[in-house]
Amino acid sequence: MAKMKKTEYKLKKEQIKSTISSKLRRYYGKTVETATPDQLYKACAITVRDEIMEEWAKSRELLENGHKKELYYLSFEFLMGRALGNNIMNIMQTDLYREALDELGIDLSAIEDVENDAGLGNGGLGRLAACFLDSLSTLELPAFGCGIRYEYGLFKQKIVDGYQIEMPDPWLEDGNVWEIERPEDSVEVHYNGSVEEYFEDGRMKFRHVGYNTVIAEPYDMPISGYDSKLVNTLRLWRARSPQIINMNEFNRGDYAMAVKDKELAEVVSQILYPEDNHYEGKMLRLKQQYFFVSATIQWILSKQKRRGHGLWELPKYVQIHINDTHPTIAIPEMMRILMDDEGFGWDEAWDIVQKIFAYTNHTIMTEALEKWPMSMVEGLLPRVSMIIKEIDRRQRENLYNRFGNDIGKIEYMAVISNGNVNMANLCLTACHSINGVAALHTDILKNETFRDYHILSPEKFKNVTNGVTPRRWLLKANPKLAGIITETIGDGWIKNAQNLEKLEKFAEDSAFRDKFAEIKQENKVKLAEYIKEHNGIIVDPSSLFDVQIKRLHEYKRQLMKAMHIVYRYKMITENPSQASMLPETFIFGAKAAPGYHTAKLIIKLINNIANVVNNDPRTKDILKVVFIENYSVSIAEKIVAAANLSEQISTASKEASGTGNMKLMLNGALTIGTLDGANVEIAERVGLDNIYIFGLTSQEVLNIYASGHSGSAEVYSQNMVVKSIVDSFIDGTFTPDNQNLFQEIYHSLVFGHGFADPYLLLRDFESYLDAGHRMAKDFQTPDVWNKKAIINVSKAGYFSSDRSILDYNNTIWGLEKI
Ligand code: 26Q
Repeated sequence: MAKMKKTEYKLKKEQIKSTISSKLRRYYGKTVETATPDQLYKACAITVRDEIMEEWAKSRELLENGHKKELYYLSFEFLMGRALGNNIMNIMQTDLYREALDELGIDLSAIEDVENDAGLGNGGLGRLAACFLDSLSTLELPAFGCGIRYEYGLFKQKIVDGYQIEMPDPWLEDGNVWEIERPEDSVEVHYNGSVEEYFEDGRMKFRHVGYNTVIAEPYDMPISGYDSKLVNTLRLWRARSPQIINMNEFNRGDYAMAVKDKELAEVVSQILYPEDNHYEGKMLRLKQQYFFVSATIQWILSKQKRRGHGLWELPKYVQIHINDTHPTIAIPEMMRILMDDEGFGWDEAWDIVQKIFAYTNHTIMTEALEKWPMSMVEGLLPRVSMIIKEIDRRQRENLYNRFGNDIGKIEYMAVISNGNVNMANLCLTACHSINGVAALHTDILKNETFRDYHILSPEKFKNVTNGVTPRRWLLKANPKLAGIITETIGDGWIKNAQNLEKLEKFAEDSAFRDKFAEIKQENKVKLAEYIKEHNGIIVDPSSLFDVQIKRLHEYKRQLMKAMHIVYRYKMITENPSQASMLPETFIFGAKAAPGYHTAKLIIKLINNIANVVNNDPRTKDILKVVFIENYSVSIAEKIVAAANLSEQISTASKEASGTGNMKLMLNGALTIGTLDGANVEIAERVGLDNIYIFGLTSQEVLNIYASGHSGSAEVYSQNMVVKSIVDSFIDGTFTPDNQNLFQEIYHSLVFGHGFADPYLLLRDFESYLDAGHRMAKDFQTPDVWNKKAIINVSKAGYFSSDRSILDYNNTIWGLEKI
């Protein structure tokens, strides 16, 4: 039965073919036969883009005249990945394009691979923003993503001699067909200088003078939704120098100086900071924050004025969401413009601000909480810093009235304390909503991190559990699995993922199980080919594909996975009669922040272990360790479809949510994990029989930290298995030339800096092994395993970003569908 589509994307196959051919001719003077892959990609992408542009223009008109509330999602990161295949899928023409291209002798997936990833993010937070944009468009909710058009995305990772090497990611070098430059919407952003007071209309006013200017120029990208009428916009700002070059210096012959000023202004949008879950008070980062935030607020206000809305009505038309504290400076910036440029008094402006801003926290790691030195803010943003001081003064007054003279508490909750601006406290003061990203995380925010603020305003606290888009992460990443799901339960799941529940009963259907298993196998063969091509390692596609893909961080405990591999290696080589001989392929994908020494050393350790295990004749046909280079969105799409086992093994209480756990579950991987982040909710939904849970609970972990003693040294000295594994890091087993290489990993586990093994690997290891044994037993009985895998897919619907977005909308934003 052909379904009626909502949209008017209507190019038929012959038209697609002729359009692509004519674009090749017009833009490149080429034919299908003579064009390069890049030209083929572009001709195809422009064809798709032109179709989407029509709907985009209609969407813009609709919003311009519709007078509906709009969401502005402010984020430092949008980890979009590739657009071509995603857009073709969203206009529901994947088969049509594939056939058209086939007839031209072009392989669609090969030209998809030409596109550079838009890697404008570090990890979870950035990818979440991208999934949310997809859901907003699919649900037809009007929204703008607002961020920075980084000239260079997250670094590209090369592995050389087992070490991570970072290379720049000049993703725009070959042009970007998906963006439209909008110079007409450029605005000025002002830094430094000073503030003058003056009197006007009997009132004291302030004026920012002697400032430096950077021009913010927007580039818009269309955000299509699946079978949706609404094409939303991702607006990314680029920094430009106000003058092309300094002609005085140029004419004096000082060419270097003449271009230097220009470069200094333009560095603001040059690079994405590669630190994930880690704050460092860098001036350029603060400049970046103010840059895109100020430009966005100016744009929002001018748009409202253009539409004839009074700014006092702002809360009726605008919601601004702050993705972690990174865009917090939007709050005082909004106050500044409302007061200094638009003539509002403090109380009126504050009332508006409190109604439009909402904040999501993404981390409990204290080292990630932003605290900007006041001296830095004062120098860079003199007027904004005055406003922050006034917010702090008023909040201290409130706190005094509420808590009395409890100085410790007031300092802890204040916006400015110890000479730093506490960005989270600024958000907690100004926003009408604050949420965590998984139930456990929100509980920890309420009871620990923001305990006093929760007592002050409990009504502001909400939980919105994260989600991932089932379009990119199942329909696109795993078309074969998506195909049998649609065959079995219809295609309703694509836009309403809760429908996946209907699959549950097919876990009992052996014919369905066989098809399911066959597809997983095919996907594994494909990944094995990728690994052969990129790593030169031959892996057995029928082995268990055990996958840990995420940023490299000590709290995520890739090192504990490495310990498990060493355990298996030692068992097989030292105690073969007792050892499990289950063939297993351990797949890692992870980037470490360039300055994170320990994380980089763990990458080297994994690669050294791989070298030994993959080449030892006693293990090489049983165990394979693969570290996949340059983990990214498009590589993740290839891995998730092929995974059997999903490693989600963070120290309980540390991972706010995790979203890789959801992507892997959606593709029929079983999870081995701790009761951390969203794993807790995954376990609740699939039931403890269908997940391998182990380890300390978050409460137990918090108690251990409070006790000041990890107990890991005792585990090391009493548990001979653990001891031999940890010792293997320094006894030369994995260090052919430098026995001291991993000394500090050893030291941290056994002694630490006053607290041994801060992430409690040794405390959890036995329980991890035990879960691994339960898992391995199940895997060896395919019927049992496949049933569990299918149940996981059937319960993944809750973890759709559509559900997350509906939760946000119902409890926080209140947007109307267009
Ligand atoms: C802050 C200041 C200066 C420089 C960098 C940063 C910075 C950059 C990125 C701080 C944090 C991040 C990224 C955090 C992040 O990705 N958090 C993850 O968010 C996911 C989506 O909610 C969760 O699923 C993960 O659990 C959480 O770790």
